[in-house]
Amino acid sequence: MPRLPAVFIRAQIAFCQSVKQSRHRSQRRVTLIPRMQKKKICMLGSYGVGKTSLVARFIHSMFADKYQTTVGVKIDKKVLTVDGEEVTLMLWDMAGEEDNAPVKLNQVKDASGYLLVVDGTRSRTLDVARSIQQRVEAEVGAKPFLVLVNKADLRETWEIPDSVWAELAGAGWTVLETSAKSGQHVEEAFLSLTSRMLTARAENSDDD
Ligand SMILES: Nc1nc2c(ncn2[C@@H]2O[C@H](COP(=O)(O)OP(=O)(O)OP(=O)(O)O)[C@@H](O)[C@H]2O)c(=O)[nH]1
Ligand SMILES: [Mg+2]
Repeated sequence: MPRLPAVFIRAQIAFCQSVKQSRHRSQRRVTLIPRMQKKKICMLGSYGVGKTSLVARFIHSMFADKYQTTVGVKIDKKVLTVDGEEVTLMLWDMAGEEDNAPVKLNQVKDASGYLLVVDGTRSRTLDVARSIQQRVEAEVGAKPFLVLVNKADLRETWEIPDSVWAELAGAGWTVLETSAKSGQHVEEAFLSLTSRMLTARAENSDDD
């Protein structure tokens, strides 16, 4: 095989190094672009527990005493930064669940997580929440969720004793007391669920 002139070999080495460097630069550029993500959250729970009011408090910092039941689903959007990532939350405010009505599992399938809302003043709404959670887990699979015991501003009239929350926490549920009326823990609830959803996604992509 004919020997290549030294000058040609040097030119080849320089070319390879510049390709390597530009690859390295473009990889660095990709990791520096902030990722904008879209995540769907479903608001689930019995009727009248405060799903719509919690969304209105979170998005518009508003509260209305008047009760207007949700028909079907209402979708709202909010952009926020959680754990250094910009996330567009799509909030699916669903119609309330009657005691034994089938939860709209089709709409939960592609959600990244859900908020399970209970009305502290009506213990029956905790049974509905338990049943929804079981059906979601059985038919859609495990997803990050938080339990919000709403109407904390009416705490003195709550029907559910504190011991129940300790029992649920023992079973691995994260329970937060919220008030759409006063705003207590509302922002924290959405941020905490979003943070869990991002962690769950990161863990799932580690598994790939
Ligand atoms: N005191 C108090 N009232 C609340 C709170 N959250 C909601 N409410 C009231 O409870 C009623 C029902 O609230 P909604 O937000 O419409 O409840 P929902 O779960 O969306 O009801 P559906 O759409 O029928 O399933 C309304 O009269 C609200 O003003 C709260 O934190 N404190
Ligand atoms: Mg509603």
